[in-house]
Amino acid sequence: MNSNYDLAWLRYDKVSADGAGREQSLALQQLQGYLSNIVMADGVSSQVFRTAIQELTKGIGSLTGEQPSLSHTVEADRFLAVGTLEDTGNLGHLPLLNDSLEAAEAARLGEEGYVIREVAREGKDYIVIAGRTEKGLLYGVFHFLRLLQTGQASEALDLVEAPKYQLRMVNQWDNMDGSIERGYAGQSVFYQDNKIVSDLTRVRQYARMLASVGINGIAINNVNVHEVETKLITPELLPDVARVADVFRDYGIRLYLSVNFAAPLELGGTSTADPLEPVVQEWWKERAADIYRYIADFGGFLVKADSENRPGPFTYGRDHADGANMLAEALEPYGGLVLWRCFVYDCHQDWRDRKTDRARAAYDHFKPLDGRFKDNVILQIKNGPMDFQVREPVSPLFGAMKQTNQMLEFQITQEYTGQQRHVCYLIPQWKEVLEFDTLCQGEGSKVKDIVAGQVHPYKYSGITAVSSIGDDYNWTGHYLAQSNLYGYGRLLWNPELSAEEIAEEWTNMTFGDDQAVVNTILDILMESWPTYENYTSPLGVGWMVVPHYHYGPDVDGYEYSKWGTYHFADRDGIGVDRTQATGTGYSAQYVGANAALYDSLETCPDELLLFFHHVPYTHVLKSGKTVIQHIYDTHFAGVEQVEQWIVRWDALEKDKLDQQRYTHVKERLLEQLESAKHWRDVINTYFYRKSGIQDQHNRVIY
Ligand code: GCV
Repeated sequence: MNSNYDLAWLRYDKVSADGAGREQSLALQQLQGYLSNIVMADGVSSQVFRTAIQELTKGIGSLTGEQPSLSHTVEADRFLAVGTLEDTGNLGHLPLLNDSLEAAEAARLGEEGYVIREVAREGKDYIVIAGRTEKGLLYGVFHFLRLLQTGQASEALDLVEAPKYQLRMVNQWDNMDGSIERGYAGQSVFYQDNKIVSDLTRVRQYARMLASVGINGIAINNVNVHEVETKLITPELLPDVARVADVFRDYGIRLYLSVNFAAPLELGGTSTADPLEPVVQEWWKERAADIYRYIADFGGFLVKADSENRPGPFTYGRDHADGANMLAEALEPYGGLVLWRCFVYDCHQDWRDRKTDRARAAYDHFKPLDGRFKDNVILQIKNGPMDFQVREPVSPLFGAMKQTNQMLEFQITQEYTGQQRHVCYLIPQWKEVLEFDTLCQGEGSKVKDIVAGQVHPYKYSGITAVSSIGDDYNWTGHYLAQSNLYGYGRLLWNPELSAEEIAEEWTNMTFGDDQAVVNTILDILMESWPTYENYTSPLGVGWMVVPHYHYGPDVDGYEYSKWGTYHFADRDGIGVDRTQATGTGYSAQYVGANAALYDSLETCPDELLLFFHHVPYTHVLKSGKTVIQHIYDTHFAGVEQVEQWIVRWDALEKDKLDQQRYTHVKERLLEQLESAKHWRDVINTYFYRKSGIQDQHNRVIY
């Protein structure tokens, strides 16, 4: 494993008083008096508390070049006061918050919130960072450091913050042989040679990165659980799993494992994995007891069952509720959760049979089971009904089950969005998903509130995502792809933040505050999702990627389309008819006005037109262009956009960025350009040949 690594957005580069960093420098000067003395509340000593103090001293030391002093007593007139509301309300004789925390504010903090506030009292002037719990304090510390890094800290600080989501997770698709399914940044930092690595330094650094943006749960192995990973739940491997859990616990993150539904059979304990067989139920209870002996705060199981050839309850004529409940019962005594994935579809389906439309599958399988799941089961639903395409509608399953906990699954790793060789900043896409109004309880039933348990009263809910990191020195393959990991965490803490705000924060923290650098990176990030969409897949049709590999164009290529294509293009038209009258009927899975919006050719939004409708190439879009002209134009525009980014990158004075990052990004942009041209030529040629219609501007397309 590569043991050299970049510190990502936690670089804390020393702020200099001139040139880059001027704004940060001014802010730091203002606060200098407070930053040199940290006064800790008495009586708090948990590991998470120690982590918070370490992070604060390290961050301040590194940014200012001066190590702050640490004490339990108030000596200076100005200082930083840190503690928790739970363990102590007092700091020596000074009330921690000057009694200024209103009851309503205190209630808003929940378990993980914090206050950062300037307090003046008894001749002392101090800044308080206080969490309700140690975890809240840790998040408060990272927030404070972020303010220092981005030049936004000032004496007049007054913040009360709490996360929107209860579960804020990442899923590693890491295999124990060290490979990562859909990983584009090297090998696993967790495993090597079918073992958990002995040196957990990089795991610890990853835990810091995750905690700094508020992540509180991680499933550490691939949902496709192979033979060797099946053993992670046995006493043979649990001591090693516990070592990893210890690292994450220091940062307030709970550990989960992906499990193989057929584990009782595969590990040789039983002759069946039937969830209704008492011997199988007993087997899982014994495993749960083993796990909690090693990891008392184990989070629970993540399960991919009856999907893409993974075993599941269907083998025994049982349904998903039977399967999930059996595992939930085993974990229940310990407070563990079952995260049951809804990515269930028949990958051997015949595309000529329109009624088995893959887009319908999750809703068709799960909706009828509403009310049958135990309350420590959460259904984990991908953002769209297909599979993390550059453009998909939002899954109609969100909010459709009133009595079943739900959480949302995003994909940070860029499987279908350029595999971290292309820039594709995904926060704008995720925000669209979160802002989608399902109408499931009338207007205002947005996905962002459903998965916060604020539309239906779910006991557990939240958001998870497939992680993007590996052992590459920069963690994410493309340096700029760090912004997706960072932004994901920030969005889960507060989905009201705009994509621009998040991008700017990340850029400032990672590259400093030189305006030319910041503006260039910000523009590239903000333009990148529509650009990627432009030169790849038009109008929501999706796919058209090289089978299995999912990088580069292959119009008829997707692996599960051997009985047809995913775009249904012929010489007369293109797109999938998912309407009620003549198509697969998928549009009817949406509620009321949404169903009507998508079902009608007149109202369906352009960007999803080919997801819902099969239309002639000459169909005129709301933009005024025909479908075929839109395809040609967007593919040319996408390439031109990448060309402009390269011009802008070249224009940056090299000394404003270190050589390594400057060259790295330049090389990736050049690769992106070549790939975009390839996409453009393959797609445009294909559809020119299919349709026989010329480009209006007579550009060379074949
Ligand atoms: C982990 C897609 C990916 C698979 C992945 C699967 C899933 O099909 O291509 O690699 O398997 O999604 O989400 O389970």
